[in-house]
Amino acid sequence: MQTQDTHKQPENDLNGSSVADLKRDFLNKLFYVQGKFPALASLNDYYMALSYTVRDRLLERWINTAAIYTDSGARTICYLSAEFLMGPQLGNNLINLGIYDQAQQAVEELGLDLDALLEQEEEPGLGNGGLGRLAACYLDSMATLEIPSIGYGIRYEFGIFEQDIRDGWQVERTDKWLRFGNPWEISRPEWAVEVKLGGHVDHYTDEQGRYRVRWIPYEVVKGVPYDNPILGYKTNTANTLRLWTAEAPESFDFAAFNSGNYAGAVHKKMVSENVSKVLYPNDDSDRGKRLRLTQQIFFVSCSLQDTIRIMQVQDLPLAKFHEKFVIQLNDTHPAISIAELMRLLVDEHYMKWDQAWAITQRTFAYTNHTILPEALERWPIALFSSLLPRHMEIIYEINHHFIDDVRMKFPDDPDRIARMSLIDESGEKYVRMAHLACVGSHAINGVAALHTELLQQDVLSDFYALYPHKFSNKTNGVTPRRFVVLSNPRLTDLISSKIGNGWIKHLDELKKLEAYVDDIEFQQEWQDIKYNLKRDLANQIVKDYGINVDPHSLFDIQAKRIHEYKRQHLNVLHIITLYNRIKANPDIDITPQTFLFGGKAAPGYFMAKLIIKLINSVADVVNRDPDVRDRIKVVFLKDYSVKFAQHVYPAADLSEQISTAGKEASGTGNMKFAMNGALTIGTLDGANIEIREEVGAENFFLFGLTEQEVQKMSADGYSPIDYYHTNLELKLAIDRIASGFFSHGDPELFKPLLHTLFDRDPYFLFADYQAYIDCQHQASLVYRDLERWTRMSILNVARMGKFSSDRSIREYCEDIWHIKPVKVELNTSMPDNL
Ligand code: CR6
Repeated sequence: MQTQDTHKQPENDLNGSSVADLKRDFLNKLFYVQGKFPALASLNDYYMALSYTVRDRLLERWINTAAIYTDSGARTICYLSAEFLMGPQLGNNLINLGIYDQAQQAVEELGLDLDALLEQEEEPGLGNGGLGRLAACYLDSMATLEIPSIGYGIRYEFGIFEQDIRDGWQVERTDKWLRFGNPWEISRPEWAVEVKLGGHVDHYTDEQGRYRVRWIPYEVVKGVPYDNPILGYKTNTANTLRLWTAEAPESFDFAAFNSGNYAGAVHKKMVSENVSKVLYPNDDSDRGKRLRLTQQIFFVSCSLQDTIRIMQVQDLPLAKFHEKFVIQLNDTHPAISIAELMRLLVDEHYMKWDQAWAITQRTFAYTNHTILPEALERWPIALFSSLLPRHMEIIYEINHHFIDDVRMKFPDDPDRIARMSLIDESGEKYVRMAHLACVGSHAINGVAALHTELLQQDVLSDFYALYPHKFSNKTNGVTPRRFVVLSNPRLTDLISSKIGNGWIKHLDELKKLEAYVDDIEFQQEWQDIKYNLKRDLANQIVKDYGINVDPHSLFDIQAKRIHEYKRQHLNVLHIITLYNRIKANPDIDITPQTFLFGGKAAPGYFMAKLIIKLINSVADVVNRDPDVRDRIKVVFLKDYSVKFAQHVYPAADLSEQISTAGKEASGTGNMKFAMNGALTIGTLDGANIEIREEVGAENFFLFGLTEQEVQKMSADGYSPIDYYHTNLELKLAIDRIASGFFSHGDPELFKPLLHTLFDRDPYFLFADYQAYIDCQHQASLVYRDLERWTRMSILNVARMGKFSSDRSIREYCEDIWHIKPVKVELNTSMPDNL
């Protein structure tokens, strides 16, 4: 139950927010939208009826917001992202509207259970992981801070696949999230636009003797926008997330149809619709895939054409584009927009190149999210120019000017020019998207202090030397509305009962909790809440997997994409080590520990899938072995999603953030766990470093090599096999796997994984093994002193203020976007007539 004072009653609300209002509207929607009477209604009908009831209240704010933005011509941030991992909408909207309690009571009085209705929602999984979820947190914060903003992306018909586990292996199923309809979107076919693809370019002189460019495409795809209202917390601001669906411009190719080729005509329609069909399920880039590049130009071109339409509606000249809009590029997936805006301004609106370029550079800002070399996007020239012949020309032109600039600043340095060029000419030619993004933007940022430092010193060092003023750091953040208030109401109520509820909007106020850290009663309540959350998750686990886990044991959770650099297999080596200790000495005194894993592997990433198989194989053996006597348990939780994550974060004692130093740009799960009172066991990587700085070194379990040590070891020649030969416990753990002990006697199964470790161990598992084991041991000892653990947990939460996405968005607004809040009053009432 949420306390009443956590969520205030909205004022000036046309639709009303009393329990009676909500009940009336709910029944109304059930009848007149779903067309059902109670005896025939399904749980989904009830979910839809409640969602439409809530949506009316969003739309009221949305219309007011749009009216005020239009009247004031407000400067607007466009957040361009190929992914928005929104999570379920109903609960969040109830929280942000401040009517969660009323809605709960209303459905209860109708004999329904709000939790069951919330569970009914299929989440839009339009993202892979951190990057997509970050975009969603930022939308929440922009609306909460009353910042005029539009999110632009793709309405994938199939989002991230659903993960099943069969015989320990990941199996993928398509995600049909739209199957029962989506109550949160409104299509706007009247604002559809067309996007050209392929073909060739004509350069010619028109009748007036003016030089012109004409792109004659091979095909045209239509983009139809679907709008999703994004409401801020306790504000009237409702911004827009506009997602594009691809359609064929005409449902028939009439020429083909008339010539009797009906199937051919329909085929063409299908090809167009393919563009927004499916999300690419990799969290690094999908190099060389034509459809992926098509998706990028598709949503970018739709979005830029849309911004130009908005300029026209508001009667603003295109020369002021950069005053009206700032466009944030969420990684390089939308970086092609730099060339596309140039094309629109120069070719279609006849602006001079230099003016268009000045506008473009002032408009764009670029966020880099990874330094993993395999994830830096580049497109083969042949592919690029066949799909985007005009953009290719524009990029050559940009490159030409750019290289002149480099030459001016660094004369006689051809190596530098080759390194920095937008075109990689070292072998097969490629367009380097990160370089395009750097050249075409006025701001470049990394997502945590260490990450930004590495960008400046390493990956983008040449650009840093040329444009030091463009660089800054913007450490990621997460929204406390979804990840504490909605997902952890019990903790929310306890916190608010002590310090009021101002922290929900001003997360720094959590500091006030420090006053209660020694309060025995408060500690007890804190512990009780954590225990109850763990018990709930334990119940879910028995139900779903038939495995009993003890809520008194230390819940140690690693939930995130499966990737070698994130080192889920290091976690497994620790589990095997504990198991080996028990086997060697069944009466050994160890802290009972439950190891939970969750996360998807990219379907084509063999090693990640093998890691899932390893986790499940070890789980099978450990969970069944009578010698273990239930002291350690291992469960792989399948189909990790935003919805599921909301149940997982609150139940964690220990949060595993164990990536190889230098590899995780930021991480955001680390923040969500800590905000829910988990302690972190982690390396000096990404935002872990800043979390540790904030919560205090004494409240953080640190281990492992630093980034510099990793670099140095690499340079000096790292020999993993030496660790194997000198560390007996490591050897025993590895030998257990190698012997086939976890694979029904098959020594072959995990060979590829072990081979990589022996051969190169690119992520330094062997080098970090002992430090990790020791640190885990330390954590398990501290856990035995529950009072000490609880104090540490309280201090972690109290000091997490920095990691609100509100702080991140404020920094973007001040340093990069130069946008101020616009207040929205609810005063546009329903018109009596037009
Ligand atoms: N995979 C980073 O790896 C970061 C998010 C959001 C990632 C992760 O450390 O927290 O972005 N990078 O900034 C990319 O997606 C390229 C991610 O989610």
